[in-house]
Amino acid sequence: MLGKFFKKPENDMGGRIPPGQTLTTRFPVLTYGPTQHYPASEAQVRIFGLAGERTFGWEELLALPQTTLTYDIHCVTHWSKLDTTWTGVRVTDLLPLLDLQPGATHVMVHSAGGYTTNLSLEDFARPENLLAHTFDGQSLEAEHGGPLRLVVPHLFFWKSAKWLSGLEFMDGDRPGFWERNGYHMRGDPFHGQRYDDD
Ligand SMILES: Nc1nc2c(c(=O)[nH]1)N[C@H]1C(S)=C(S)[C@@H](COP(=O)(O)O)O[C@H]1N2
Ligand SMILES: [Mo]
Repeated sequence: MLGKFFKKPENDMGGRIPPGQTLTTRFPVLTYGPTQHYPASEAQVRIFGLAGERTFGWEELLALPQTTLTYDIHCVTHWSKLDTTWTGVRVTDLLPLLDLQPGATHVMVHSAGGYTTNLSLEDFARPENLLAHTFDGQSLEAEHGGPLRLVVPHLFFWKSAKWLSGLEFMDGDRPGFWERNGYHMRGDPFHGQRYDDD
């Protein structure tokens, strides 16, 4: 425990760099398995579980309010990147369109290719979270999750599922891909939540 307090980088940019992280100006690619390639016109997000079953297609997503936000991202492999700019649909603009059932407490985020990651509804329903299709004003590249990825900047970046394909509302927490393989169920970088025993 004490170690965590002393591992802080010398310059944490006014509290923006979590303990144990170093800054990068590059944008590393981290994918388990192959990059998914499909045209934006085929991107769709299926809503299921404890919410009315429905599917949002590409055109429907683009017809929703579009928001551009700039924030820092943190990968569990120890890189942080400051001031990344994303455009897409706010989770908080999508949620009111869903027929969420009262028992829903968590979300399993599904990706094309089979990747999954879990979030509590509280962590999911934050105004800065985006279903993002644009990075720095350019269409999101396939290797970074284009045509559409989730961005949840307050948690480690493995929660930001690339090639978003589905949102499954659940009445309890279940581990996604990395969470089954030893990563923390929540993954808050500012609380050192890297592995399941942190
Ligand atoms: N579908 C999918 N999403 C994913 C991953 C993945 O392997 N598959 N990797 C996660 C991890 S561990 C990280 S750090 C970020 C990396 O995003 P980037 O490649 O755009 O930097 O995507 C996350 N989302
Ligand atoms: Mo990661």
